[in-house]
Amino acid sequence: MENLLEKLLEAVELGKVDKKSPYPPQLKDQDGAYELAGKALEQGYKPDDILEKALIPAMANVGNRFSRKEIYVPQMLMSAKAMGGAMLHLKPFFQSGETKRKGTFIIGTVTGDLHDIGKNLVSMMVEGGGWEVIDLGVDVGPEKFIKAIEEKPHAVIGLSALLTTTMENMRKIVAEIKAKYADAKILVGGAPVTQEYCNKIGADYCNKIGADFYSPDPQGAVNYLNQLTR
Ligand code: B1M
Repeated sequence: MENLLEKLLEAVELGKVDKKSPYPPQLKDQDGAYELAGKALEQGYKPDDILEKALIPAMANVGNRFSRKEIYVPQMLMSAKAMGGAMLHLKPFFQSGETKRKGTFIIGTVTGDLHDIGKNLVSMMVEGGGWEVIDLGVDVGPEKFIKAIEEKPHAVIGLSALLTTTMENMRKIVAEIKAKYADAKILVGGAPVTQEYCNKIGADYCNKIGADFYSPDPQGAVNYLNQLTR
């Protein structure tokens, strides 16, 4: 692969945001994702190629390493920040419709729950996976999800919950969404949520609360979304 895209991939994977960023120490004073993405565009690389050959594989590596517990939340946040730096150059192309996204993902933390760190990580990794993300924020009830789906009818929905009390609100939200949009795909996650909580006994899909999929981590969410597009 071209050298510049390889460097960009490495910058995102290691969390080097821009030239002045001191992290990681081994890349001190070197170009970061922001400069490298700008240079790639100047040299005529297409935004799609920059995304698909550098940014998406970098974030996939990060997600897989996080799932294997080889890196932790701070490193993943730095990579997401570096990805954000590169995206500053690419966003205008996406917004103009010149480049395609894989689909739309609507995510929110459920009613009564204000925890957003995990939800934000999922958002960033999914965006890094080539999806448009609509982040509804925290304390999101069924009405707000349904309004967002009305505007993006083919979107996949993500619910996050961090409290055993608010986890139960997932069931209500899933039921209300499915009552209106029976075909909507709903993915759930968050620390107290388990496969067992999702599953009907003996089934390998999430239908105890009527959702379609459970992922314990952001990369699992990205993998699930990607297999829906195949
Ligand atoms: Co709260 N809190 N908190 N808290 N808090 C916990 C969750 C708790 C476990 C702490 C404890 O008691 N040990 C406990 C919950 C107990 C329970 O229900 N089992 C708790 C409590 C009780 C509370 C309050 C009720 C405290 C109080 O006021 N008495 C209160 C509730 C407020 C509310 O929401 N209504 C409260 C408040 C807060 C703060 C505001 C202070 C702050 C939140 C700040 C913020 O989010 N902006 C906070 C924090 C920071 C925590 C802890 C310390 C850390 C949570 C976190 O961000 N983890 C937490 C204790 C802990 O976990 N050690 C705790 C890091 C994050 C990356 O992980 O969110 O699990 P996580 O996300 C993971 C996965 O779960 C997954 O991907 C992420 C990366 O792997 N994932 C998904 C998440 N969402 C996903 C969605 C997906 C797929 C995967 O698909 C859609």
